[in-house]
Amino acid sequence: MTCFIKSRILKLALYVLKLNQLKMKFKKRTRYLLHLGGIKMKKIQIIISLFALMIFVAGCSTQTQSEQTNNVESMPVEPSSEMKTFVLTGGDYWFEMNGQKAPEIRVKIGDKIRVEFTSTQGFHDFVVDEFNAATQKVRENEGMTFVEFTVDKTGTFEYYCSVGQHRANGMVGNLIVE
Ligand SMILES: [Cu+2]
Repeated sequence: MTCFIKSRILKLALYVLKLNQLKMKFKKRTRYLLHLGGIKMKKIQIIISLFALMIFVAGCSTQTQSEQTNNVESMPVEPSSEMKTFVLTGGDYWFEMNGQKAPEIRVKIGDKIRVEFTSTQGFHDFVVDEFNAATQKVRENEGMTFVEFTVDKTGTFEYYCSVGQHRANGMVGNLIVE
């Protein structure tokens, strides 16, 4: 039974009780005295019924509360932001994204980032020290590797290739967190 129906029943019961009280008020005193015994019984019945109804509705509200608590607990944890994906390729000694060499990766603080990296020439990886982010080292034709991380501080951070002297040879770019 829904709580709506339960509350309707309680309202109806209270309404009937009020009508009874009004009736009693306007009854002639003599009739009242004659039926005193009966009225006393009626009063006891009404009190018992009300008590039962109160338990009935109290149970209802408790159930609703626990249902609400369950809803909160089972709600999926939403990520603070969507994953932002950047697709980079590497060669001797450069990074490229969308046809641009040494591309700037510009993101916002709190962003979840996914960098997909493929080598088209030589042995390379993608590393950002400040976020402990690093892909595997891959050769050309070894397919794509990736790294996912969250940027929790603002600034300009250098990403680079950690293979040999590639970083010194200019295989670098900037990750800018705003
Ligand atoms: Cu490299």
